[in-house]
Amino acid sequence: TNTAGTSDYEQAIAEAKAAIIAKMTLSVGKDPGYATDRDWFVATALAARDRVTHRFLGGKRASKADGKKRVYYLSLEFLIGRQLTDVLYNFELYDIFRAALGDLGVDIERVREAEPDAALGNGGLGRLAACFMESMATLGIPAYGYGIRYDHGLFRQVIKDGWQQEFPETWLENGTPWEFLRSDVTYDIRFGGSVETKTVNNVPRFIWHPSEVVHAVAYDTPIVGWRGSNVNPLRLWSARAADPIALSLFNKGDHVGALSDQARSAAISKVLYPSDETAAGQELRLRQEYFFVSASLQDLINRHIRIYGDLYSLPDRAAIQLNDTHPAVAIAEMMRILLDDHNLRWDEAWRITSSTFSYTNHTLLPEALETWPLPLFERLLPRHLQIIYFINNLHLEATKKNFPNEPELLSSVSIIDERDGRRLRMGQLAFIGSHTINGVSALHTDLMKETTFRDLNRVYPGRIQNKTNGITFRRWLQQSNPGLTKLLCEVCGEEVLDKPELIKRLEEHADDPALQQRIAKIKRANKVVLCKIVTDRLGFRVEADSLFDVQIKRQHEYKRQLLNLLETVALYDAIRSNPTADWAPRVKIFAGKAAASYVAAKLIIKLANDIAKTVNNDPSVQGKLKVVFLPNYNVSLAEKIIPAADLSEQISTAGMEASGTGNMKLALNGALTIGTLDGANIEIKDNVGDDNIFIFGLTAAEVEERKRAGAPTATDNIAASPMLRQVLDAIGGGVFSPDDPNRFKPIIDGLRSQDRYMLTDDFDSYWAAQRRVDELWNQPEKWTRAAIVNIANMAWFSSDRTIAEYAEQIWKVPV
Ligand code: 26V
Repeated sequence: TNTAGTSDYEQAIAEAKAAIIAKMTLSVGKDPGYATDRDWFVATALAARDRVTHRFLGGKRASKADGKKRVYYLSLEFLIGRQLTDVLYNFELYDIFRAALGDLGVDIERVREAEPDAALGNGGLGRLAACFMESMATLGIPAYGYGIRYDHGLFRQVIKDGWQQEFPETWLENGTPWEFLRSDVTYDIRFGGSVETKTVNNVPRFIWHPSEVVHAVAYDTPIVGWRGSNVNPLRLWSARAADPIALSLFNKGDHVGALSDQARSAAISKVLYPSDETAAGQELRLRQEYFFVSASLQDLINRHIRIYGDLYSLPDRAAIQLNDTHPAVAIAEMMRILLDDHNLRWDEAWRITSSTFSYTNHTLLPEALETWPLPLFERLLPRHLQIIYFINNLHLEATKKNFPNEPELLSSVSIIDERDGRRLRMGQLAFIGSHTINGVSALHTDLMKETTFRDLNRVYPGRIQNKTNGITFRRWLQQSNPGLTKLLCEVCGEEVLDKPELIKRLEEHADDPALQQRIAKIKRANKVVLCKIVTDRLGFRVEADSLFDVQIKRQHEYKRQLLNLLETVALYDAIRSNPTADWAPRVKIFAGKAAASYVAAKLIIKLANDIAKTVNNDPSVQGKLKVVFLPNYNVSLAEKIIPAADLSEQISTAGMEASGTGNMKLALNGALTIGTLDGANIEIKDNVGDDNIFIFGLTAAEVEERKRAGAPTATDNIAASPMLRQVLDAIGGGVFSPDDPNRFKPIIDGLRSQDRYMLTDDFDSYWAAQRRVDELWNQPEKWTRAAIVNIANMAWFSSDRTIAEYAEQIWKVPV
């Protein structure tokens, strides 16, 4: 209680109320009596942002720490989602603001929902970048995220008659309260033109005469660490024309023509490329990559020179992490700046560059490895191509010297792929120009060394490290599952919020019926929330007592949503032929977007929806099986589905999923995993124990072996499995598509002939694992016990742990 006779808590609520009302009146410009939910969101966000800003500019800002080494995280994607709860929660203001809004007659839940997701990413790679930003702020690492401020994030998915349709996403339509425009932080980004060679005092000099200039303008969004400990900037670049209106044309009366330069320039930051795991290979994509790389390097070099005077000390004061190869042109840009703008010698420039950069690989799928046709690259970045040739020559010369008897090594480690049309391989460039390269799970890192980067790993041994991915527990446990968080605080102590390893204490109570009941009750309450979402969005009911079996991730053939659908059909058949048996009632929940041009993935979405329609309307299975496809999967929907999941489907063909991070979020929230030995599933199994996870299918080594041997074939597999045969016949014969019986023939023909993702190899084993799931589900105490053991053993998957490893072993910054 203070001098005014009110408690500090009441005082804080009164202050928050006054701040929100002031923002509503003076910034939104509305009388609170007329405010919409969106207005309340803006006013609340602005009030919250004031607190952040003080911290951002004040003494506690980690990045203020001059003299400390800074981390620069370069990523074309930051999949942040909503920020209001994150900011309030991390500042420990959530309850105060909820009460303040409540006093004003406003439900904070509705205010939350009024915020559009910042969907500036496709999936795992982009969400990982967002988790890492939060963990870097939490650990007090002075870090800057650099990326693009896309006007339009990932498209909005609508399901119409079972088919995916794409609509533009418009998160910036009404602006965003979180960002600060920094008009004074603007850089020239140059493209095209030619390179002039001059000799000055017998030294060759290269002068780039670009044909086009675009401006990059900075927008900063503060990223708040846990308990407001630190705030770091996420700096996103927006493209503007250098000359917004061509005056000469305008004055001649060509008002539209005068704006065409503006349109061409602004196109660079218009839209996020929506393909996941397929290289786009288009000019605009390369323009995006160079645009944000050049702006970011100019910015960080300016900062370094301002503080330290010259660039020789850069590697001691800056660590630049490349999030996949998308920013790999930074290696060439850094060399260009050091050589051409700062007149450094090649060796000196190369030392600085290669000891500053490190690179994370996120996929080994051949179609996702970025390559650029030489003519395109040369037209856009002629000077950079020269530099890359030079890097490559030195690298090949050294390789020749060290491996004189292996000339065939050269073609595999070269940056230039000479096979079909000459192309630049960005993975090779990123590897050669980095001091450390990392994979994102133990298996993935091993496979990097054995496959794609095998030869480079011989030429530069010791550069590859593993950094298994992680997730931020603030968003994926504390904010999205407050019920479970409250229980963890009670059972493990409040310190669990700061020390996730204390969650382990839960395991001591795994056999306690009282704890089991509380856990089951929390899960059920979360499921009831999801049931309402299903009813609101799809118009039918699902029962909260059923097993919620979820597969939520991008739609991709290697992730094998189709395998799940085949099992769904087999189960449907089995229930119909034996309706009185003791089936564990299930709801199969799917959600995920397919790249707009990915025909096969979109047909699988249609199949899921057609199966749903048939199964959900069949009275003979009522109550035992339901199929749900929730449209427009995004971070906000994930925050609702994950706390409500009982079973987590992680069923990729072994060797293909680099890590997965949804697998971690689901297990942390008490879902049991059914999965292959792929990506981080292996580490999850190691942590939770073999008895608390359902593993099935071929291992990565067995997949390789079968591919090499060419046997058994899909035909053999199908012949050996009557159940699989029946399922394929039903789908292929039009049971789920009576309006177009041949609709799914391409899918079934694909399985019968190539079966590239080996569904027919794993089907029987998957079916058997699902029946083990049923068996455990029918023993609720045992199921809940296993869920508790999962939760208790997930601490290692905190992205704080991952970031601490990057900091110590790659960036060499103190934590
Ligand atoms: C490639 C391209 C090509 C050009 C067009 C846009 C675009 C966007 C993304 C990609 C590659 C995406 C790779 C990726 O997301 N990998 C995922 O990374 C996660 C975080 O490490 C990991 O958990 C997933 O297993 C992995 O699939």
